[in-house]
Parts: sequence; structure tokens; C-alpha cells
Amino acid sequence: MSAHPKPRKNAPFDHPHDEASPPRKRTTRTTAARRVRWKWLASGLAVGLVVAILLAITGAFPMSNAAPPVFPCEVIASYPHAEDAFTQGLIYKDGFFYEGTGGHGESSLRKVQVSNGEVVQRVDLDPRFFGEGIAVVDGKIYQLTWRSRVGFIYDQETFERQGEFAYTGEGWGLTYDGKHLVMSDGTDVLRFLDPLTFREARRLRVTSGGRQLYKINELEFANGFIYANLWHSDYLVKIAPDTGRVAAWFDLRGLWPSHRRSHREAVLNGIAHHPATGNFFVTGKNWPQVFEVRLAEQPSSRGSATRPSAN
Ligand SMILES: [Ca+2]
Repeated sequence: MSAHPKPRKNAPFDHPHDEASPPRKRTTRTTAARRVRWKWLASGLAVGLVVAILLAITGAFPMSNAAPPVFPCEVIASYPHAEDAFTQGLIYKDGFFYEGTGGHGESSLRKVQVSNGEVVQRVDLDPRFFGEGIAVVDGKIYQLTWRSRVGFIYDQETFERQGEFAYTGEGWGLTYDGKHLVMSDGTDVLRFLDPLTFREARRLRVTSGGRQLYKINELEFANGFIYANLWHSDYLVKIAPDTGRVAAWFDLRGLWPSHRRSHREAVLNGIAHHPATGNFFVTGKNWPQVFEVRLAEQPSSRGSATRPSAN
């Protein structure tokens, strides 16, 4: 066996110290060339990543797709609320609450004294129906049902049922914007219905920061916007009715935290606007209290919120 093995013609590159390999110079040059190529590739990827991030933050998307600000809520007062009320709709009108409750065999329409939560007027739904959102239009109360595809119309004074109307899909939240009934169905879509013919005038897809927003529940039209509960969320959103964009979020996590709730479905639901004060009344399903809150669009103490543009 020779002490000096024959040089191998095509020594592999992973043996750079092999004395018998082809001239080291060649190997070194090739490795260096690869290093340079990798360096350029890595640099290119890094630059591309930075450009993509910058485009995402600034120019590529309009400012309206920026994440909406989140504001805190200020509790002004609280009032007793009947704990048997699985709240699905809440309105403040003429000094009283009007409340629609859900559940099979537990659904009702109620008129409630604000100060003490006393139910002063009530009509129960047939156990077949699961009551949902309510709205008042010209002395009539409209009430949706969850999956029965029928809504009921009552006289606001007497609670006498005056008629019913049909719709497709599920019924969740309901409000009135002065022209149309606005209805949610648990998706990201709001439907605008003529209150006389119940024809669908238009649909609105709701987005927040450019992303579709689902599970929209109880509604309240106020200040030219649609305020909404999101199912199983402790936040309210404020939706622009022309674009569907969420203009602001409100953090209500501190009101009635989950460990105080009697069951998993006892979630925040129910928004009623008090036009004289500008405050909102909010409650939840089977919550023992209604809270009067101010949804001031002021930056939180963390100072992270920025006021959105008018649209
Ligand atoms: Ca409402």
C-alpha cells in the first residue's frame, strides 16, 4: 500500500483537508462562490421581507384597513336585572327598557322598570319559538326568532300581537336605523329590511381592519352607527352603516367577568342607547345587573388608541 494515495480526480467538497484531493485552490474558490451566492440569496430574502412588511404597514393597503382603536368603557351606574332573562334584545324607550328574551319555553317580550328591574308588562312566546332581537318602529315592537324564520309584531302599548313576518336564515340581533330594520344572523352580514314589506333592501359585510367579523349579535343604532355585541365576546363594536367597517372597539371585560356568570352561555348581550344622556345600557344573558356605561372614544390609560378617521 502506498504511503501517498493517488490524488482523486473529483474529490468531494466535504473533504477540503484531504491532502490527496485536487488542488485546494479550486475547492476553496468553489466554496467561496457558493457562500457568495447564499449571501446574495439571504440578502434578497431579507430585503423582500422588509419591503413586504413596509407595504403591509403603509402603502399597499388603504388606511381604512388599519386596525380600529380599542376604547375602555366607564361605568356610570348599575340597576337590578331579572336573572331569569336570557337577554337577546334590549331597547330603552320612553323611560323603560323593552327586552326580548330567548330559550325554548323561556322566551318573552318584557317592559321593565329601569330603576329596580321590575317587569311591568310581559308576553310569553309559544315554547316552539326561541326569541331573539327586538326593535321599535312607530309604536310597534318587532321581535325575531332564532331558527323559526318568523318575526312577531306587537303593539308597543298593549303588547298585543298584530302580525308576523318571514325571513330566511337565522334571526339574531335587530335594530332600526330610522329607515330600515337592521338584522344580524350570526355571520358577518347585516341585512337591511323594509319595515313594512320586509323586503331586503341591501346587505352589509362587516369588517374590522380589513378582516370579516363574524358572530354579530345584539344591535343598537345610535349616533349614525350600528353598535353590536359579538357572541361570546366582552367587546362591543361600532360599525359604519355605509361601509361595514368597524370604527372602534370597546372593552367591556371588567363588567361582569366570566367567573361570576351562572353558566357558559351567560355572555354579554344587550345594548340600549339613552338618547338624552348619550350613555348606553348593557347587560348579559341571565346577568343580575344592567350597567349604564359611557363609551367615550378617548385613548385608554395605555395610550395606544388613536382616533379613527370619520369613515
Ligand atoms: Ca338593542
